[in-house]
Amino acid sequence: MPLARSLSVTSLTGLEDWEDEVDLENVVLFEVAWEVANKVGGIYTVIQTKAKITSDEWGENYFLIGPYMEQNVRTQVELIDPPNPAMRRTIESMNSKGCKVYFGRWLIEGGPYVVLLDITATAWSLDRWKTELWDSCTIGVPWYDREANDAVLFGFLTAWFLGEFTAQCEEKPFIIGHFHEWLSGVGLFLCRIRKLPVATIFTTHATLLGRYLCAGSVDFYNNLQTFNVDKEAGDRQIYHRYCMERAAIHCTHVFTTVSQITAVEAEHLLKRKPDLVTPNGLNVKKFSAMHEFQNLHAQSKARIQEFVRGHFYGHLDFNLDKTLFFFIAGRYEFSNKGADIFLEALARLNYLLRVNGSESTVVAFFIMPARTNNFNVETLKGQAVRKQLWDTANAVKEKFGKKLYESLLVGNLPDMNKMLDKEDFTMMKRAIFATQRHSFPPICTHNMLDDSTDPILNTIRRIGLFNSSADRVKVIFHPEFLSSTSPLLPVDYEEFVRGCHLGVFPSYYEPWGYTPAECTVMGIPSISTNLSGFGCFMEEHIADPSAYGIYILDRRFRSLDDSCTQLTSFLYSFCQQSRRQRIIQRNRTERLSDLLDWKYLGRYYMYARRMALAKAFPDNFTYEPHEPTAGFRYPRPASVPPSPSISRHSSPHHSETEEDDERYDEDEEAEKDRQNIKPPATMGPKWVLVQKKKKKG
Ligand code: U2F
Ligand code: UDP
Ligand code: G6P
Repeated sequence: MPLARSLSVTSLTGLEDWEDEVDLENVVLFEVAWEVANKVGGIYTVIQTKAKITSDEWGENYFLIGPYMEQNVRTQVELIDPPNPAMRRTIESMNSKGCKVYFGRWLIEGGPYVVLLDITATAWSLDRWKTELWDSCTIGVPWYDREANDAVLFGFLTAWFLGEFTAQCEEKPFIIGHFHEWLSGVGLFLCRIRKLPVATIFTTHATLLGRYLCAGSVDFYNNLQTFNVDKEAGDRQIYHRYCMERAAIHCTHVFTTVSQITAVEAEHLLKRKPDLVTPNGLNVKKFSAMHEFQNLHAQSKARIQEFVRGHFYGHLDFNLDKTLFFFIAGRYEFSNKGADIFLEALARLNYLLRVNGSESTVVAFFIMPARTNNFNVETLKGQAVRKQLWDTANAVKEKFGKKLYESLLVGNLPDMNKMLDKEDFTMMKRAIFATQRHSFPPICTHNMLDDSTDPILNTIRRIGLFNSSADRVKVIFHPEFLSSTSPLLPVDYEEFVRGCHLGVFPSYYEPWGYTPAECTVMGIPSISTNLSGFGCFMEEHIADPSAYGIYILDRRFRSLDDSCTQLTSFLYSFCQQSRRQRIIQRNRTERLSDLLDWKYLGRYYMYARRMALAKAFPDNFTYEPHEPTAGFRYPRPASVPPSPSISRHSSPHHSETEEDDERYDEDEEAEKDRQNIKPPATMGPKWVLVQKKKKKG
């Protein structure tokens, strides 16, 4: 297929040891996922952020295959005619047989081509395809499982498309099909059953059974080897889904998972050891001014402070300048995401801050979507009261200013007793009266539909964190994802993260965990765990993660209570840092961004693709086995760790005000750090080679 040009990987990554003389001209890459241009979960983030580097590498030979959803297409995709004749013929052929296949450009960075399959248009084939599925691999899908039925339709359409495309190409290309998660798995094993010339890769982002088992109260990691997987899947009524997932994994040429911890899980629950771990990256954008992200922190923090002023009206007896914002965010899986242990640790932190007479206050946000019935009145009122105070202050200021001006014009100093009149005082008193309230500031910003059974609210009731004046830890539960159009807290998620001081993600089940990774690239410290893909990855690559603001909680080898104690001590020592230490730490955190950039992590995907080509087309490609390289590790920071007890800046005689707005970019220790930390040139699999031999015939 005369589409793309050959490409040397060196030009993409700037690495000497990636000289790869593969001619990609005749290789076409299809990446298949239910979340292509369709945001459901973290897989969307993977595909969307990776699109740029994959498009750079594959150019016109890269296509994403996903489901057609009208609303998504309207907002994210520009429908166009396929520029390539084989693609055009394929789509025409399928559409003439009753399918609805759309082609376009996904309007994201990299602008990749997308092929969107409308599964509703061919829903009439469902029974026939399910029969075929049963006849060919004895997987029976019950009628009531909508998601599984969608997976069947999507899978048959994908395999149909790939088969048709192969037939329509005059010069047969080498095709790579990279499938993500079980929902796309049917397409993969149909390709193998139909013996299509497709090199297949399957990436799992979480195993079905792992998610289900962890959500119940199971000691998951200590029993991984012993689960009776068929029975467990059957008990949870997901046996058919499990079969699809397992079939895809056993049929694929190359099997990958997003982290080492999920690799072990897959080995036991799905009975195949992954060939490779393909960690999740991000599209890291660097600001041209080095400290720009610090300014953004200050700006965003000011917006959160405004919200807090309103929320706590009448109870603003704490110093906002000494208030720290912590948050947890993500899908509402109470124990999988560690909201349980976070609450417990907050209760202990509250006690510690109180008994030690700390001046710091912590506001902990829980951003986890639950079923609600809109914002509650009390919360909206808080913002209205704040606005009213602001307006009152402005009105008085205006009048005051005018009188002052007039007095100066006639050459007199103003008589301060006459500057404010009775009317002004009445207006101000009225405004102050409006700030009286007879209840504590609310915990939850919305009316919850399941208020009495909600796990976060019930835990708060049990541990008694009610936002009282005596509490040094305040809690706000925002059971909806953030949006800049909210009347309550009008910031988007990124802005919110930037304005906070610490992200807390003490997950029990987390194959990767984008939330702490996103914090890192924005220069915000975070807590993750050694049961999350991200936490393990950082532990592996950084000599002293906590010095860089990456706190990794041990939830693997400790009891729940011990983990909670450790979490409390992380939180407490974070509260003891001075402003300067926090600024230093944010600078260090931000310096780790490179480690999470697709520019480097994308190499694992490249490696997987080359491995798949060599396995599927051994007559045409060969690769030299992966030489294990010494794992890359970031050294300890050159300067002392920003811990309150060790840092020279926190000596008892060091005053807070002196350090407050001092800038850090001149700091000589940080400069040393910067010299120590070079881009991780040795990261990723080394020497991935695909050597093209003479083609047959
Ligand atoms: C794994 O995550 P998943 O994609 O399997 O997680 P999901 O349950 O499918 O979805 C969570 C996402 O849903 C989004 C939110 C999350 O990215 O942004 N979302 C939303 O936008 N609006 C809503 O109202 C509710 C949810 C795995 F578990 C993670 O550890 C990995 O990081 C991820 C990627 O590999 O895959
Ligand atoms: N997120 C969001 N809006 C919010 C809170 C979270 O878009 O208000 C996103 C966040 O940016 C991250 C994702 O939710 O990309 C959570 O992904 P993660 O990998 O941590 O877990 P998952 O939910 O996929 O298991
Ligand atoms: C950024 C800003 C500083 C500000 C600081 C506050 O670094 O550039 O001007 O003083 O944030 O940090 P804090 O951790 O107290 O929010």
